[in-house]
Amino acid sequence: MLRVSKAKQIEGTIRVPGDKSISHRAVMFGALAEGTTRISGFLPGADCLSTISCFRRMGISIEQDGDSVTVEGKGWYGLSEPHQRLDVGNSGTTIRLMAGILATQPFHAVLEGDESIAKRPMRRVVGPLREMGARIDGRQNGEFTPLAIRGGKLKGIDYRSPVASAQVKSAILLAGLQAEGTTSVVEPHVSRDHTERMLKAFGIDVRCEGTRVSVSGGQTLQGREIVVPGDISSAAFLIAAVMMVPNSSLVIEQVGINPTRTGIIDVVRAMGGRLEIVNERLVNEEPVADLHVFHSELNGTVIEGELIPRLIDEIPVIAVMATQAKGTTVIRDAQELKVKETDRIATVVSQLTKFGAKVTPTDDGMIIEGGTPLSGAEIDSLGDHRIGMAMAVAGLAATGETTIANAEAINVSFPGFADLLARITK
Ligand code: SPQ
Repeated sequence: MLRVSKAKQIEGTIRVPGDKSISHRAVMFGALAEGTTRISGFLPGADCLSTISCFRRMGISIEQDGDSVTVEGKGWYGLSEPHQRLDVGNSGTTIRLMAGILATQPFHAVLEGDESIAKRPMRRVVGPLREMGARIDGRQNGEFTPLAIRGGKLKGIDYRSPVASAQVKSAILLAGLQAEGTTSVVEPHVSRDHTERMLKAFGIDVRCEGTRVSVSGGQTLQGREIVVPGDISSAAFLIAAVMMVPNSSLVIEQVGINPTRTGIIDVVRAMGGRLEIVNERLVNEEPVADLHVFHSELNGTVIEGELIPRLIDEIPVIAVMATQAKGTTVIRDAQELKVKETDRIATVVSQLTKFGAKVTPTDDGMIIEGGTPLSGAEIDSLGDHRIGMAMAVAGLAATGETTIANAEAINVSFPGFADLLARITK
């Protein structure tokens, strides 16, 4: 149970834990590479620890001490057939990217996860991987876990994805690295491109032309050092808190500002928020900077189209922020929210209305009435880390006390969230 009270001020200089998407990929690519990969700034959250445990079960030696990880890669075919099921916990990224990797392996493996994973759609990766030649089965013809995969020889495909999803794109590209010929993925909008950037850092030739990404089969990865920047999706909760609590300002150091992830910065600025990007640099092909954030009076906005994949995980906390803006905020084209750890349209609406917020769900998003005073409430994360943290931020702007049940879900992506919040809040 997490308890939050109305905040008078937020102030300080902080760092947020490592980027979750980049941490997963660093472990995966390190395990498939030849030689040692040393990772610093790794996110020791539950999801990324699930990725480590899956590769350990396939015979890869991985040492992890806080945010330092050493992976002893044995090359692409150095994995061994797992004796037990591979448990991905709560992690969609782990199961979908692993499906692509296992599709290339000459053995049988079973992937499964928790109750939330059991409800998330898998045919979006199973379908194209089957087209490439992999044998994959699961409940409802491969839509749901457990997924039983027997990999082997694959052929490249030219795949037009109906959704902008980095997990779909990554699963296909990873399988494509060992398929015959060229594999391409075309998306309706560009999704986060950490796979493309990190594959390049590991020595792979990846071709990106607009929304099309291609790789040729038969390439090998070489172990290397990876420095993981702070996760902008975690920083987003603190940015929103500063925007909502008067007299606040915060410096968040060393945050990843990959343009496929910075929709939150664009939205905060479009709403009238003051956010400065300082000390910009490139680390392992990924842009990184310090963010200086200042409390601001916000206006409502419209969030839609190509912006959606660039801030999809931030929508719960953007909805919270919008309750305190002047005017209405409309979020559309965000149907993908329904297939995250929870249905995030339904869970944002059910929890945020407990504070007295006025939020109306729509088929592909929600409409939030700004200028609504919030009162402390009894909230449930419903097992979704981002719902837990977004509602904690709402609690900072609400009168009285807010309690968040099932707050341990926050450890999936932001271990230490409650302590950090307590440290910077007056
Ligand atoms: O890993 P998981 O459970 O899917 O996590 C989420 C999150 O909120 O942390 C989504 F629920 O992030 C996804 C993100 O939404 C992480 C991700 C990635 O690392 O490739 C890509 C996005 O999902 P998708 O479906 O658009 O590919």
